[in-house]
Parts: sequence; C-alpha cells; structure tokens
Amino acid sequence: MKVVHSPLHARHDGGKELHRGELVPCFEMPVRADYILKAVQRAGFEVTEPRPFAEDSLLRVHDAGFVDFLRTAHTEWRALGKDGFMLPGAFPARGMRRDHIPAGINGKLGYYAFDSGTPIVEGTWDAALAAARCALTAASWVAEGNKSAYALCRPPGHHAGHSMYGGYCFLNNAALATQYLRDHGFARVAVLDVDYHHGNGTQDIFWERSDVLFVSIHGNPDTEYPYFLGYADERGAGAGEGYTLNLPLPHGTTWDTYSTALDAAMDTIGRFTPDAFVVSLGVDTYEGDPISHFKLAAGHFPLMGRRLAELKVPTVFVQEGGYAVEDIGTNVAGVLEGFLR
Ligand code: SP5
Ligand code: ZN
Repeated sequence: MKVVHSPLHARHDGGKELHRGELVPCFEMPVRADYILKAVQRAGFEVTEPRPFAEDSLLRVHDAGFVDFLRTAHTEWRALGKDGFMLPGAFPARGMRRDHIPAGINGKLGYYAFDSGTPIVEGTWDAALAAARCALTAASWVAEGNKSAYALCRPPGHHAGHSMYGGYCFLNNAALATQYLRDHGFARVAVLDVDYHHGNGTQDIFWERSDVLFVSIHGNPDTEYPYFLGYADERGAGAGEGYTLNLPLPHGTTWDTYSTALDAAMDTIGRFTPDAFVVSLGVDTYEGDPISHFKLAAGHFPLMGRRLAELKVPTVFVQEGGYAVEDIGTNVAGVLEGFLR
C-alpha cells in the first residue's frame, strides 16, 4: 500500500491543552507520526511526499473565511506582540450572537473553535495544510486506479467541520479525500470513522448529502468527547436523511461488542453500494490509550483491517487519533496489513 506523509507535520508542536483544569502538553504530539512512519516502513510500504494541491481545493469542504482565519491567526497574534500558542477562552453559546465574527483575534478564536484543547502555534497552518495535501494525494492515487492508499496525516482532521475546528483538528483531511473522490468519478462514497471519538466535523460537512454515507463507531458522547454530537438518533437531514449512522458504545467496550458494531456498520455501508471508501483511522480504541475507554488489543487491529477489506471497494485510509504513542505504529500498521491480507 502506498503511504503519503509530510515532515511538515512537526511544525505543529509546542501547544498545550486544557486538561482537568490544567494546561498540559497536548496528547496529540509529533512523535505519534514518527512511530507510525517507522511502523509502515518496517511493513515495507513505500512512503511519498504529498502533491502540491492549491489552497482552493480546501474550499470544496471548508468555508473561505474559516480557511483565511486558520492561515493568518498566528501572524495576527504575533502582530499584537504576543507569541506562543493560542487557545480560545470564550465561546458563543445559547443566548449570544453566533452570526457575528468578532474583529479581534480572541473573539475570532472563540468563534471558530469549539474547545480549549486545540492550540494554534506558529507552524500549525503549514502542518495542517500538509496533512490536507496528504489526504488529497492518497485520494488522487486511488482515483488513478490504486486499490488502496494511506494518508499519514498529522494533525488529524475528523473533528474539523465546514467552519470550525477542535479536537486537535484544523482541516478535515478525510472529508477532503472524500470530496476529491466525488469530484473525480466516484458517484457514491462511504466514510467509516473508527476513531474512539465521534467524527463530528465529517458528519457536519456531509449532513445533508445523500452521495456520501457517514458511519461512525465511537465512545458514547454522553460521557465522551466531543459530547455535543454523535448520538444514535442523528441520521442526517434533507436529502441526507438516512445517510448518517452513529453507533455509540459504552466504556470498556471489547472486541466482542466492537466487532458486532463493525459488522453492522459494514452491512449498512455495503447496502449503500459505494464506489469508494474512506476510513477515518483513529487507533485510540486501543486498551492502552491514555484518554479513551475501549479495550481493543493490538491483535484486534488486523481483524478490523480484514473486515474493512471485505467491502472490496477502492479505499483511502486517513490517520486520525491514537495517543498510546509507543504502540500507535503497530496498531496502524496492523489495520493496514490486515486489510491487505
Ligand atoms: C482526533 C482525536 O482523537 N481527537 C480527540 C480530542 C480529544 N480532546 C479532549 C480529550 C478530553 C480527554 N479527557 C480525558 C480524561 C482522561 N482520563
Ligand atoms: Zn480520537
């Protein structure tokens, strides 16, 4: 399987997140990508740098003002004499203006962000754009006839919506890959999100679409991040009604329960008869993950990969979460190798 990866990911580093009332270094750290890279190289996969897609390709999925904000936020911050990482401190909640974009940088941060766990540093834009290009490159390889490809994206993307960011995500890499496939001859694309956290950004982007099926298996948002989306009764709207499927699972979920949900997800995806398949591949379902509560063992990831391959449709894998850094490479390579078996 061809792998696309950019060393520019390392530019997104040095930020902190609000965790249990304290600012701590982000669980989403550069070494994650280093471990994955080593593991896919060990597995014998060829690794290439992304193609240089124009920034315009982002607008197929994201709002132009939002993209401008991400591109310029840290420059604007530095122009005010500040430095270091940027986090929002106030958000537009019920009873406040949600249609007005404040002129100042702190207001803009709260307008576009939805959490206090996703710092913007000087290199964030370079890294996020490189990750988006990785996803687009993997999609282009599949559009050109490859049966599968893996985008080793960092930062991840599935929490980023049409015009908002959070959950360590800025640009929605999986949504960009999906839309690229739609624009290059694949009439129906299914997205399966297996990250521990609900893919709220991807769901947001395709909510009213019947050409993209979005299915997500994740920790129950009643107790798990991102809390405000990902419930089983969310099924899409308008033309997209019935084209979103959420399968929330409880704390302590083991492979037994997980694989039953995966079978249900794959049955729904099979009935959709997609022309292409995008997998948002988070491995934070692993029992050793420091911020998650499922109990998949390393040996279950190849089984997951094998189950995904049964669809027999051109497939783009896009890296999402996974924070047990020393095991993340093994678990990702496990899925990819299981898929190829
Ligand atoms: C891409 C992805 O996996 N994003 C996840 C973002 C989660 N951010 C907030 C996590 C809050 C975790 N609280 C942890 C309690 C740990 N015992
Ligand atoms: Zn996650």
